Amino acid sequence: MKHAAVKFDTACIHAGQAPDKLFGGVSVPIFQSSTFAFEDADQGAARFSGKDSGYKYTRIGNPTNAALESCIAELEGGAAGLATATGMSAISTVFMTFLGAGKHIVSTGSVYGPTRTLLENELVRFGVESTFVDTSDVENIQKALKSNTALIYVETPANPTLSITDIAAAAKIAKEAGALLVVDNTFCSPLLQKPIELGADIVLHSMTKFINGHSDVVAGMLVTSTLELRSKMHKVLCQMGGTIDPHQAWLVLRGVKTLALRVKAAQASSILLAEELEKHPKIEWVKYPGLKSHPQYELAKRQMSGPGAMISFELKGGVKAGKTVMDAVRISTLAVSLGGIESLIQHPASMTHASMGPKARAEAGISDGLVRFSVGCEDYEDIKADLWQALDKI
Ligand code: LCS
Repeated sequence: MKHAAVKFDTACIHAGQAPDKLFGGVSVPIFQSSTFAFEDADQGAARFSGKDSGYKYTRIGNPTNAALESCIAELEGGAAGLATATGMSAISTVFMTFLGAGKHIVSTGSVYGPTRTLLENELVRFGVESTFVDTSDVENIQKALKSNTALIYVETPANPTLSITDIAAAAKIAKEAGALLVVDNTFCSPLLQKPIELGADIVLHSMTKFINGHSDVVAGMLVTSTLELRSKMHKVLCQMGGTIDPHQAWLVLRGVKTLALRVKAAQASSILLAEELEKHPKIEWVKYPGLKSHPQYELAKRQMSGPGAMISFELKGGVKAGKTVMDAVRISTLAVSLGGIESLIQHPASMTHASMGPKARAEAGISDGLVRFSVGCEDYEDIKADLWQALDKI
């Protein structure tokens, strides 16, 4: 059932899902089966030749996974979805499909650490060239293009600098260069930003974050602007083996039902918290797309329907002060990941972005004192009081 005409909050609950045909179960069944029986040998052959679109083997396709793919594709306004075991599996599938010996990629410098190291340490072994630039100035993308550029890869807002890239401008550059534009939309979720509507070819998510939202699953998703792009990546994903498990897909289907409720609640607290943090005497700076001090504040207002629930800040006293705060919080949890129902605090330079090394971090604007805060859905007063008592310990 298509829900194109309904509002986003409604689509989160219903898109891609209908009562099951056997018993009318309202929740999509978990088809926890690795393989699917054929009625006869001819049907088996027809499924493998593509004449019959029925299911054959879960690495290739599964009804629970398909429901999740339809749901997220609809939320993103894309043609099709492709679910993966993790966000990194979505990213490696894009790279393995569209890059190869002699191909070049231009990427946001401040991307999630392993996205960058996958290119710098692994893809390079297969002859892939990568250039990392500050894509918040799209001129830098234009300047980095080469005749063999196959992909432009943008993470916006970027992890953890929260720098923002103009997706429509990047799409124009990609189109003129004959390259594909890929956008990592993990920090926004489709509630706040729809890159395909702005001209992106592929949108990807670590569904581990806001889409699932409960810190109990790792999962990824690719949404494409055309069926052809999905088909190309599906072939590669099936060969590489990064398919999502149906039980994991079902958990994400459950999580995504409250996506709009969760993100709106966490965002409301984030707006208040970012403003208060900016005034706090122990804070050096705060980076949040909803603050006028954010360098791309106007772009954020244009491109995103809200500033989201991720805040980065630096304390006066740098790393030492940051460690004091991270060790002193009691309601927020000191842990990596983000976008869960619970507030999480972490230190990118020694944790999520440690693999990048100090030089790449400095170039990408990830200072040693930067602390990243993923605002959860606890009561705002509790989140604030907890953080303030931790700041008092400095
Ligand atoms: N893209 C972004 C923007 C991410 O933040 C992450 C994970 C990934 C992709 C990879 O997704 P995964 O394979 O973990 O599902 N970010 C993490 C972070 O900032 N802390 O821990 C994981």
